[in-house]
Amino acid sequence: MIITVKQTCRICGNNQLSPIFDFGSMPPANTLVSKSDFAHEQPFPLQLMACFDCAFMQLRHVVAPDLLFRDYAYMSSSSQTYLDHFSTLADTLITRFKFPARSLVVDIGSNDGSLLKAFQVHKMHTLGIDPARNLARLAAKQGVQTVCAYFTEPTAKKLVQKYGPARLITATNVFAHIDNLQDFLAALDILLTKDGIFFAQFPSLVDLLEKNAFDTIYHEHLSYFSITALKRLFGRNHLDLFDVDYSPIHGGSLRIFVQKKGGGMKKNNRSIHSFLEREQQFRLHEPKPYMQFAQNVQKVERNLRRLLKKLRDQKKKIVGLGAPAKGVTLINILRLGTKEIDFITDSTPSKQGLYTPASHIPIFQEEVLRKWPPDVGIIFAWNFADEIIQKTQFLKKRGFKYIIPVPKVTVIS
Ligand code: JHZ
Repeated sequence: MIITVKQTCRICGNNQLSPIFDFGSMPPANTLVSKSDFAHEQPFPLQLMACFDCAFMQLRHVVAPDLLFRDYAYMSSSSQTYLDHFSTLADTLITRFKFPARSLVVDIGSNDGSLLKAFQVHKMHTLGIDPARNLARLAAKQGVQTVCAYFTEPTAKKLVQKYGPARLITATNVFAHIDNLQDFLAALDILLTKDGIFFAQFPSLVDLLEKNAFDTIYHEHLSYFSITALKRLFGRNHLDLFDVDYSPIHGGSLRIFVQKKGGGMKKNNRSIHSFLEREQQFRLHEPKPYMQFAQNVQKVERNLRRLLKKLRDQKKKIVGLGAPAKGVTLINILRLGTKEIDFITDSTPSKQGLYTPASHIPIFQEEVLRKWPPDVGIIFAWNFADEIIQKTQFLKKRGFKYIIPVPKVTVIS
C-alpha cells in the first residue's frame, strides 16, 4: 500500500481528531527529480489533524516509508551550523553522562554519519542505522559503520545480538518520521542497556505554531510533538522521560532524555514542568492556537505571492537560496514555478542538477550566484539564514534583497 489513512491519534488512540489545515496534494518534499522523472511524479494528500486531548498534531495520510526514505536527498553535513551543532551535542552528552570510552552509541536515522563522527572524536564505538541506501553507503565509506534498515523490534533484536546493547541511542529529526511509535519504543527497550539513555531532538509543536513554520509540514513529518503528548506516550511504554531541554536549531527543537523505568537518572521535574506549563499557557489543548496558525499560513501565502508578483512585474531576477524539504513544501503550497523563481542554489552536491518536484525549478551549485547574480533571494533554508547571508555578502553590493518567508514575509536589504 503506497498510502494509508491514520484515523486515530498516534499517542492515545482518540478517533475524534480535528482537521486543522488541508494543504492539498503535494509531492514528497525530499524527492527531487530529473527531467526523465517529470512524467511519473506522484502527489499525495497533505492534511493536518490535531488531538486536543494529547496536545498533538499528526498527518492524516501515511506515505509508504520506502517511497520517502530509501533514496534520501537531505544530508546533515550540508550546513556548517549543523555540523557545529552536532559537535556541541556530542560534547554535551558525553560530559553529562560520562560514558566510558568505547561505549556503544547508536544513532537512528544516522544520515551521512555526521553526528556519529562527533562521537568518534570522544572514542566511542558508533553504529548508524538508516534506511537510505545512498546514505548508508556514503557513511560507511567515511568510516561510520551503518546498518541500512528501519529501526523496528526485529532490527533491534538482530543488532543487540551482533553488537551488544547500547549505552546511548540518539535520534535527531527522526522521531516525527515514525508511524508505529509503540514498535519503535519496544525496539529501544531491546537495544538500550539497563542504565542506557535515549536522546531525541525534533521540532517543537509550540514553536511550529508560534513561528508559523508551516513549511516544515510535509509527508515525512507524521507527528508534531508536545511534551504533554510525549509524557503520556513514554508513561504507557515503561520508559521514563527524565529531562527536557530546548535548542533553537531548525526553528526551535525539543530535546528529550529518556531512560528505562527504574533507571538511575534523577528526574528534572523543574524543567519538565516548565515545558508543560508553557504548553498549557499556549492552550495546546484547545482549538484556538491551531486556528490562529491556519490564518497565519494563509496570510504568508497571500503576502508572498503578492510580493513575488510585484518583483516580477519590476523584472527582478528572483532565486531560491537553499533547496531544503521545507522550501520544496513552500513552493508547492504556493504553486510557484519558474515563472516566479529562476533557479535555486544548494550546497548539497546530490541535489545539484535536479529539479524541485511538481514545480520543476532547477537546482544549481551556489557558485552560479557569482555568474548569474540575482536581484532577490528567498531564503528557503531560513533556519540557516545567518550562514547563508554571511556566505552571499558579495551579492549585497548590487542592492540585492533577501526574503525570509516565515513567520511572516520579511525583506532584508
Ligand atoms: P535543512 C531536514 O529538513 C530533513 P530540511 C528532515 N526531514 C528533517 O526532519 C528536518 O531537516 C528537520 C542547504 N544550504 O537542514 C542545504 C545551502 O544551500 O534546513 C540543505 O539542502 N547553503 C530530516 O531539508 C538546506 O539548505 C547553505 O549555506 O528542511 C538546509 O536544509 C546552508 C547553510 C544550507 O533541512
